[in-house]
Amino acid sequence: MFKKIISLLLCAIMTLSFIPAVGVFAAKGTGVIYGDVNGDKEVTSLDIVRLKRYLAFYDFDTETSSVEISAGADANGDGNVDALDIVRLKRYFAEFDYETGKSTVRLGPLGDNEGWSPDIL
Ligand SMILES: [Ca+2]
Ligand SMILES: [Ca+2]
Repeated sequence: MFKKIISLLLCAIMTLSFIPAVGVFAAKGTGVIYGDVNGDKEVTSLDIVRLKRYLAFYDFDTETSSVEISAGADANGDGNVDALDIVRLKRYFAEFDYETGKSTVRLGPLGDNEGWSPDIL
């Protein structure tokens, strides 16, 4: 258990050190802010940390986690909360342009003309 906690802390520190916190909205008409895992109405690196913790503490027997998340945790909008949402969030921040305040990677479900490819996870 101690190793798991240390591992999670190191993971969180590494994530925070590589991804600066930014306040970016990815709002949709549904009111869900895709990527806002902790429900603070912003998409920041803290949301990646929360999502990782949610999945780390997920109990497959009860299908619950001791870590709370908001509806925005489904960052790719596919109806599931899983590792693919972490991938989408990481790509979102990797492609984030601080001058324009936008990322070339969209959060939420893809439109009809944005077919699936491994590049858009
Ligand atoms: Ca958030
Ligand atoms: Ca998802």
